[in-house]
Amino acid sequence: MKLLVTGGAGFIGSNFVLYWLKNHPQDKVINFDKLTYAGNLENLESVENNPNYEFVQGDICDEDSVEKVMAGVDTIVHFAAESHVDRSILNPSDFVKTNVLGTRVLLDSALKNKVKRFHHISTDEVFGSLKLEDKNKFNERTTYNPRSPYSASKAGSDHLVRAYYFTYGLPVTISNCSNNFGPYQFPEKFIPLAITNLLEGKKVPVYGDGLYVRDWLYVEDHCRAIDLILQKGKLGETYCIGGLTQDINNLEVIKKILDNLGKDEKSIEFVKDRPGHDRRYALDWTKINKELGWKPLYGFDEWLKKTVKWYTENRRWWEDVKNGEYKKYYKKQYGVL
Ligand code: NAD
Ligand code: TDX
Repeated sequence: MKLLVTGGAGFIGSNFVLYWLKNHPQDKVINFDKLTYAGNLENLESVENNPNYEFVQGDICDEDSVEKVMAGVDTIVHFAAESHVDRSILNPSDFVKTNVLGTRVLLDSALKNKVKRFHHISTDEVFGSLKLEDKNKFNERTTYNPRSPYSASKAGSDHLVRAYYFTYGLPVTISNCSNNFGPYQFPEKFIPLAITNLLEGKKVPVYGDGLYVRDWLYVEDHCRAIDLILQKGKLGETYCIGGLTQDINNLEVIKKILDNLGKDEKSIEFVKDRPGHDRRYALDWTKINKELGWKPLYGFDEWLKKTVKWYTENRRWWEDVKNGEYKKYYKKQYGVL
């Protein structure tokens, strides 16, 4: 099989490329990535000489380069996106461009080249925000209600993918997953930001009252779920993928990280809240569990411990990242912290 991975130099994409080459060594994997601030080929150093792996630098909005890379492709897994909510608040334009318009370019090229499967990676954020006092969860039938420029642009891309299935018969599947964490995550996101700040002796910025709830999914569990959807998923269907956390809030997550690093709560700094901050996400992943037999391998505490260890042992990786463009962004977002 010839697999095209878009955004394969980003956090989840690079974990997926590594996972795929390890578990499907007979397949050819092409990684098509623009290398924005979030793309990092260092993540893929261990496979760069693998004859079944190829990197092509390009923008999913550019019809010519997409058309070129699509030749002979059987399956696409589409990760490429602008992915950080805070950046979408500072500047929504690239989010609409890449997430909505870029997805349209890929869909048209996939249709023209008779690709056998287009798997689209989406997020639970398209469903909006749940109340803290409720016990309900998002599932595949939840109505879309995105509330940030990021989630609105992801919702737009999901609608387009479904439209290409119904209108043109493009063989698609979609997954909406919760917050991922694990190795190679860009330190603008909460868990790697917290771990690396603490390792540098800095404080962790916690937005608002810190009682916001996320559902946490380890990136390798996510990769296994995508693999199952590609093998056994039904065309036109959507699958929700979540972790084993039960309504854990951001302060509780930080306290676990502090425990792992032997630090105390003096390292927490409450800062200005994110505008339009979604209060709670919780995801019901019964469908993928019942229909495809997927479940996370371990609970949050085990995976978090492994993640803290990875950032502790891979200091050079994140120090390089934090010394680049990130410095300017961090100052704009957090001031002097
Ligand atoms: P990321 O920001 O770490 O990586 C995105 C990658 O896409 C980068 O390598 C970047 O260079 C590339 N890219 C951006 N614009 C591009 C363009 N125009 N053309 C080609 N490549 C481009 O993102 P991530 O956290 O790995 O997320 C991957 C996907 O998963 C995204 O679609 C995101 O919406 C979705 N998702 C992420 C999470 C999460 O917790 N990280 C949760 C749910 C869904
Ligand atoms: O400095 C911070 N302080 C803080 O309190 C940051 C960066 C975040 N937070 C809070 C905001 C959220 O409640 O932590 C929580 C997680 O924040 P992010 O890591 O920015 O993730 P989130 O906004 O929940 O979105 C993520 O999950 C869904 C990914 O970034 C998206 O790509 C994905 O679609």
